[in-house]
Amino acid sequence: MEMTGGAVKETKQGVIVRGIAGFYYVDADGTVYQSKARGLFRKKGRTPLVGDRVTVEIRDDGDAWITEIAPRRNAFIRPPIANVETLVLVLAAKRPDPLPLIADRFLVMAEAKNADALIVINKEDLAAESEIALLADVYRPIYPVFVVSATEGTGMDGLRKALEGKIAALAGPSGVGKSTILNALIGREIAETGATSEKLGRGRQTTRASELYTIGGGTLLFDTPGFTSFSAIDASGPVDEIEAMEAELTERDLAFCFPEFEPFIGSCRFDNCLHRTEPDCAVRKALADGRIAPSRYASYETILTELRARKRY
Ligand SMILES: Nc1nc2c(ncn2[C@@H]2O[C@H](COP(=O)(O)OP(=O)(O)O)[C@@H](O)[C@H]2O)c(=O)[nH]1
Ligand SMILES: [Mg+2]
Ligand SMILES: [Zn+2]
Repeated sequence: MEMTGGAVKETKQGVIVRGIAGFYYVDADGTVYQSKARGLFRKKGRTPLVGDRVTVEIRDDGDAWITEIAPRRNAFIRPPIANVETLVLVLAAKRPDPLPLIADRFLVMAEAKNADALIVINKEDLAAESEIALLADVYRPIYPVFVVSATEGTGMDGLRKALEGKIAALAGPSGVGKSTILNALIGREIAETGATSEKLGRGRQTTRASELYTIGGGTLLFDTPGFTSFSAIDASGPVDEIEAMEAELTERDLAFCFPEFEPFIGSCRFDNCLHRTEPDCAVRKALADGRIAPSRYASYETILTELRARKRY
C-alpha cells in the first residue's frame, strides 16, 4: 500500500489535462488538482493517460490521489493520449498537395479507434475554389468538411463551433498547418509552427508532453499535433500509430472503416466478400454506379493489400 496520509476530504470526477514527472493534473469542474496515481495502476499495467476521465480523492493534508480510471473510448501510443472523440484531419489545399491515400489512412485510423472524424482543408488562400472542390466533394458526403485559412483566419469560426463540447485532436501530414490551427484555436502560441522553426533554424518540433487545453465552448483540445506519420510502409523508428492500428485491423474490418461502403456491404453475394474480385459484389457495383469515389476505393484496395501482406509474415 502507498503512504497516503490524511483522511479523504472529498471525491471528484475530472479529466487528466497534463502529466509531468509522476504527477497528473486533473481538471475537476475548472479546478486543477496536482495528483498522484496509486501504484496499483502500474501493477496492473494501466498507466493513466492525458485525456483519461478519473476519480480523484482529495485528502485533508492537501494530497490528491487518482483512485479510478474510467473505461476509455480509445487510447493512442504516440502521442500517448486517451478518449479522442473527434479526430480533426488537417489537409492543405496546396503546399503540400493533398494525397487521397494519406488522408484515407488517417480516416481509417479514426474509424478503427472509434473516433468521429472531421476534415479541415487549410490554406484556402493558396488554391482556386474549383481545385478545393475536387477534394472537398469526395469527402462531404462522408465527413464534415471545413475549408479554412489559418493564417488569414477564414472559416475558423465554423470549425470552432463544430468542436464545441468535444475532446478533439489534430492529425495530418507535416506542413499542412496543424500547429498554426492549434495556436489560432487556443489563442496563444502553444505550438511551434514551420514558420517559427524556420526562423529559429530548427528542423523539427521538440517533443513535449501532451496537454489538453480548454478552448471555450466546453471544447478540450490536445496540444499535440502528434499524428503526423502517414505511411505504414516507410515507417521507421519508434511506433507509428497508423502502422500499429493497421497491424490490429483484420481484412474483414477494413470495409467497415469506410462509412460510405456500409450500406452496400450486406448486399454482396458472399458474406465474406472482401469487395475485390468476388462476383456480385455490391460495393464494386456502387463504385461502377458512381456512388463510391474511385479514390476511396483505390485507398481501400491498397490498404487491404497491405493487410494481406502483413499476415504472410
Ligand atoms: N498560405 C498559408 N500558409 C499557411 C496556412 N496555415 C499554415 N501555413 C503555413 O504552413 C507552414 C506549416 O505550418 P505548420 O502549422 O507548422 O504545419 P504542421 O506541420 O502541420 O504543424 C507554416 O509556414 C505556416 O505559416 C494558411 O492557411 N495559408
Ligand atoms: Mg506542427
Ligand atoms: Zn463485396
